Amino acid sequence: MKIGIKEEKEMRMDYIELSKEISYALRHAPEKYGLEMDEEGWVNIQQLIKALNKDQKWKDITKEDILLITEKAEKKRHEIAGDKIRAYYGHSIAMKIQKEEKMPPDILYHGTAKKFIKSIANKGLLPQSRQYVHLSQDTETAYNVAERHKDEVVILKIDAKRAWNSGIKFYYGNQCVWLADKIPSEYIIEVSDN
Ligand code: HQG
Repeated sequence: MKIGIKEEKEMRMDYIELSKEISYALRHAPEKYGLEMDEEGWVNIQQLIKALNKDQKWKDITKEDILLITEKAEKKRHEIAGDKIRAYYGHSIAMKIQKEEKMPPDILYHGTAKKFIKSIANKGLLPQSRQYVHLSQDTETAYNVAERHKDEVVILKIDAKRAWNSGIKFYYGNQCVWLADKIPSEYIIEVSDN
């Protein structure tokens, strides 16, 4: 079957929407979807599919669609292992997701909005509505994260090595994303406006 540009685009758009809904379910609302989640954030993929299939929009979604989304995604948001799926990061649910504690790279970045800078300088980086502070290994990811806040972009450079050596805990998210409980402002070594 030949697929036209429009259909192809629509398909892609659907997948973006589906990916967002999966993120929503796994990060923020597992109970709304009737998902049983373990303390590392894993849920049974069939349980997730069954819940999604109840929605007319996703009634034909299969495991293959979800595999395709995770495989093709530029930004890796979901991890699949056998019959389990979890979000790599971003959680806001009451149960604290246990992450693997790991020594971070020497330098990490955090992209934020100018409107938050004063408060960050006073209180340090805090998880706000999520469970962890999100950091990235590269400035490009930090920039993309910051842009979402619809304000002037500010990139913070974090002395992760010194923070780690001083006992600040870091956790592995995925290849690009690192997590921390908090980053006191003394470890923010550079602030650059773009
Ligand atoms: C800021 C998305 C005032 C912080 C993204 C950030 C990322 C403070 C905002 C991931 C503060 C929270 C996470 C303080 C921190 N005072 N503001 N003391 N400490 N903030 O969305 O890091 O695309 O919860 O700078 O791309 O922006 O959905 O966190 O601006 O990877 O996969 O409070 O979520 O991933 O905003 O984004 P968020 P984030 P997806």
